[in-house]
Amino acid sequence: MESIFSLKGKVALITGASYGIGFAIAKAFAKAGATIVFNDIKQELVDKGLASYKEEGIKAHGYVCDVTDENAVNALVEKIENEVGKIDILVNNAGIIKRIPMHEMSAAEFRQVIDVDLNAPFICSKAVIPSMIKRGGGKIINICSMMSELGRETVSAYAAAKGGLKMLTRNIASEYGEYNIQCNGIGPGYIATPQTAPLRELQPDGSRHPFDSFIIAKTPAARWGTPEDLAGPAVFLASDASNFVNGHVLYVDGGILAYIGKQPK
Ligand code: NAP
Ligand code: GCO
Repeated sequence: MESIFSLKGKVALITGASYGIGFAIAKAFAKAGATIVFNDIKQELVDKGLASYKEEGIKAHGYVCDVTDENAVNALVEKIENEVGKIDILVNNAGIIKRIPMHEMSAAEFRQVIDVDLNAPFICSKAVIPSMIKRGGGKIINICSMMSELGRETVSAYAAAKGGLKMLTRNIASEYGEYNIQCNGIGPGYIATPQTAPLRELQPDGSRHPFDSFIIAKTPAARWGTPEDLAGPAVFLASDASNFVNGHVLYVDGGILAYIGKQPK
């Protein structure tokens, strides 16, 4: 049974994985036997990431690449295939959010979020699929969101992108399933990373941020998730254990989507 969860001999590219959710997923993949490749937009972050992986005993391969730049992504994939090996697992993790009321958001700001959170997963998936087809299969995991299902104030671009990412996941699964490529999503709930740090900042009087309290009330687990909570689900979707799972978004949210929320006292 253990072997179906093994990633031994596999090369995994996790985008934007110097820290945060991508880093936690990469650590889990390494523990399952995979060779880790990651990119980030700045050399200093790649270096920081390499040092962090080294601290975990992981000899990762790090590259500078902006995932929104198709030429750069194609060059990255070619470089990885020459220097490390063919990519068996792609995790489209790199992402940004801009929390701005929609009527105050510029079209350029909206497009920037769509570019990173939706166009880039298309670009990266398109770059690895031909080689996966040639080699008889592969795994693509798109990091979706609660906002693939729900809206809220100030995150219109992000929700549009993550909703689109859910459907891109289903379409890649539909178009490439016959080549033994499984494309699935992970929908994290509210996870304690730099991306959500502003939502957890203590108030001047030392009390919890209102949104922090709100999420605790909306989560049956009554806590924020940690990046490590995503490790097992990610290994499952990257391994042979999920070879007949395709086009699925696995929500790792502590039960948020199932729960109306705790009645205020
Ligand atoms: P994070 O802490 O903000 O990390 C995002 C990573 O993506 C950073 O390393 C960032 O690098 C990189 N990145 C951003 N734009 C990039 C680009 N154009 N090219 C290459 N790398 C780029 O975010 P996170 O919380 O770990 O989230 C990771 C993924 O999970 C995102 O897709 C996010 O939408 C999703 N997610 C997060 C949560 C949550 O609660 N945290 C929940 C659901 C889904 P820089 O530092 O250089 O910008
Ligand atoms: C927000 C948060 C969320 C999380 C995540 C939830 O402002 O609502 O950033 O969007 O990042 O996507 O699944």
